Amino acid sequence: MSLHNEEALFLKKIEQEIKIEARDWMPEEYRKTLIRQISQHAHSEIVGMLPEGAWITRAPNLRRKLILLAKVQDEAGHGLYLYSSAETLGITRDELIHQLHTGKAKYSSIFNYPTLTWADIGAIGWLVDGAAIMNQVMLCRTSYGPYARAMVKICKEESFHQRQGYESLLALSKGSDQQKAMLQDAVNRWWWPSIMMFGPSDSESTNSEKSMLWKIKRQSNDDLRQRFVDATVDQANILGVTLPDPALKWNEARGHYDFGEINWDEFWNVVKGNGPCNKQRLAARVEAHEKGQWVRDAAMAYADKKKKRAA
Ligand code: FAQ
Repeated sequence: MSLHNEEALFLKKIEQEIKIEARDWMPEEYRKTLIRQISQHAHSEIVGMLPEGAWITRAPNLRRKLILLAKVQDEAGHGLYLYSSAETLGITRDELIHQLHTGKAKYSSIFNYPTLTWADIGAIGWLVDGAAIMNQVMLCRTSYGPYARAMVKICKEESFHQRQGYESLLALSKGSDQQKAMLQDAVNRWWWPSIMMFGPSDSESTNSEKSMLWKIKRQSNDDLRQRFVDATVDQANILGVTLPDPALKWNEARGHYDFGEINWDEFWNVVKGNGPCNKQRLAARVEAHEKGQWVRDAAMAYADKKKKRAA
């Protein structure tokens, strides 16, 4: 088939909602965009284990510890499905990890903030997983088959994560004055970074046009952010917390909440590597990778031995 026909067939599949599969012809830019987005997503899941992992030994009781352990393990699983999905596009896991460790690949800005108190763990579940689901449900319908299928399982687990976070905050909201203050403080610190997670506003989103055309992304950054704000206000009221935005107000004409201006300088500063924990997060990943070298060596040696024996 000529290149022209290949491209026409690809676009027809996209139009008809037929998934693109690993062996199908695809434009080079589509492949690159997917590798970029899926690997950044995978890195986010893996780096995202760090702020929560810091509280496993300090969870207030056995039940909370078990839940948190399970959640952090889920994030590792998500990272692994996503790395596997990126690998179907012709890049190796080693290259992907190298890109993360050398700062070439991004991961979500949100994981560069510290988890200072136990309430932060609940706030991550409620707000960060809540924002993640809002963004990721559309990815179950993304045009690339291996990514879409990975996202179905991930979204089911993220939905459990969001609920466990909310339930844990609900317990704090019914607790002592000190617990209520801890809850409010966590919400004050996580609210703005959570709404930044959706990425730059549509007018600044360099990848959106192509990604929407190819149905990699199905909804825009700003639309998803608005949906998240709209969904979260009632939940905040039930918790009895104030969202730290004086401009947050229901707009009858728009049928949405208005909200204040995002501090984009802060967002880009964090994305560029200068957030409160960027250096610490990357250093932790690099160290874990180096310390795991013997496991990879042992697995390779075993595979080698097995191959020789079979021969
Ligand atoms: N942080 O043109 P756009 C989770 C970059 S997983 C850092 O709009 P795009 C689970 C963007 O890469 C959270 N960088 O980009 C969990 C681009 O730079 P590039 C992660 C950001 O790709 C919970 C530039 O800005 N979720 O939370 C961010 O079309 C709890 C221009 O932006 C996903 O990755 C940001 N927040 O849209 C785990 C979902 N936003 O690459 C543990 C999949 C933008 O050209 C605990 N990804 N940038 O150099 C997506 O849906 C998209 O990639 C967006 C960005 C929406 C994130």
